[in-house]
Amino acid sequence: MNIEGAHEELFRKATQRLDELEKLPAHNANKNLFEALESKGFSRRDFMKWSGMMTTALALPATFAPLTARAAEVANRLPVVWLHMAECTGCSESLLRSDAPSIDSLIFDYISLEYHETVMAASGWQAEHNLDSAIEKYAGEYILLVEGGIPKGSSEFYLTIGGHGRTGAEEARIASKHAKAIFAIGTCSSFGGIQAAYPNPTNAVPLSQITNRNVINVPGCPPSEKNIVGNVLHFILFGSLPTLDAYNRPTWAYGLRIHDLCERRGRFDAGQFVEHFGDENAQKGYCLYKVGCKGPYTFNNCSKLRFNQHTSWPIQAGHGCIGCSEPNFWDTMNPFEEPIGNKLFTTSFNGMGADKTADTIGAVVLGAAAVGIAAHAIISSTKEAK
Ligand code: FSX
Ligand code: SF4
Ligand code: F3S
Repeated sequence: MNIEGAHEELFRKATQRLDELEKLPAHNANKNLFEALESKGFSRRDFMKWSGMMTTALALPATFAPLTARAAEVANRLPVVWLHMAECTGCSESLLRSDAPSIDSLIFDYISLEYHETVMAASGWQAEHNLDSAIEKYAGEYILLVEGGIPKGSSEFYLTIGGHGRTGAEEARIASKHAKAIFAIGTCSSFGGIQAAYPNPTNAVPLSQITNRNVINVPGCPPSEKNIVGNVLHFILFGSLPTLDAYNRPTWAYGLRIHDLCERRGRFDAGQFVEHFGDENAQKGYCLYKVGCKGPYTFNNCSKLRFNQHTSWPIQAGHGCIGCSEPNFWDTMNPFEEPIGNKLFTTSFNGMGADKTADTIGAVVLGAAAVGIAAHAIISSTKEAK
């Protein structure tokens, strides 16, 4: 089948799936997506623009934009359970953006969120009961999003609330067992994150080490709201797992290196570097490699989608990327304001020498490319959920 034929087939399948989802009862029939958008000053036109942008972000042809819009509209047909483990709640905050809600956060408000410890009103026994009944009532149907690393300690006693409470690990295991699809939201849940950094006192592990189900990793500390909502929309559209890379990250979001799409890339290629924060070269927007940018080793779409309603991202703000969507970045990418090679090649990249290239040669085209590419073999195409 040629690419156009494949797209037509995908379009037909997604339309069929949306038709079926539309027939299901809405879990929060009292909420209307367009009213919620309008009340925050977004017009239908803004929503269609957003759908077009999300469609592009999901690496789908522009003709899929009306389907992406429909997927957002039927998002309240799929129950969602969101668990918190050991973390800072930055992932939730990235999405909720409570100071200035974006269309993504309003969609998140509109989905059928059955359980989310930060935003739900219930507490104590009532909260535990809500979780148990959501898992029971929607077994095999709900989407599970887990934020935070999971401390296993020596006997998994961490994150236990109340004398008879389950441990965090047990909570995650049970919720994973009955979920339709599972997303590890943030680097902590995807790879262990800061709690798993040396010396990892609680023996924190990623969600994928707690369950034997397939886990889609959506790393970033925090991940952008687009990467969180985009994954949910992708699942609504296709009901299957997206194409994943070697670290189970969706390639639509994590398929390219920060360095490949960076607005300062021309400066890197020209050998124009910031030598110290605040110097003349910093003011000129030169490359941040020598002040520690880890963009050459990091896979994410930050430069394309940006944060805070598309206003900025770390490198635009003047600091290098710290590699926050990579496994073990707290250990392997620091010191964050020095090139990685200054660690005498003791990192997981085994000293492939991106900084040497930059320091000694300067104007090179792809000195660093092999490093990232080696770390990023794409291993699978679209998979069905286990
Ligand atoms: Fe981790 Fe998310 Fe970093 Fe924080 O929770 S990915 S510490 S932004 O909030 O899990
Ligand atoms: Fe951009 Fe960092 Fe690459 Fe420089 S090293 S081009 S600042 S990603
Ligand atoms: Fe993280 Fe680097 Fe993006 S630090 S937010 S992956 S620019």
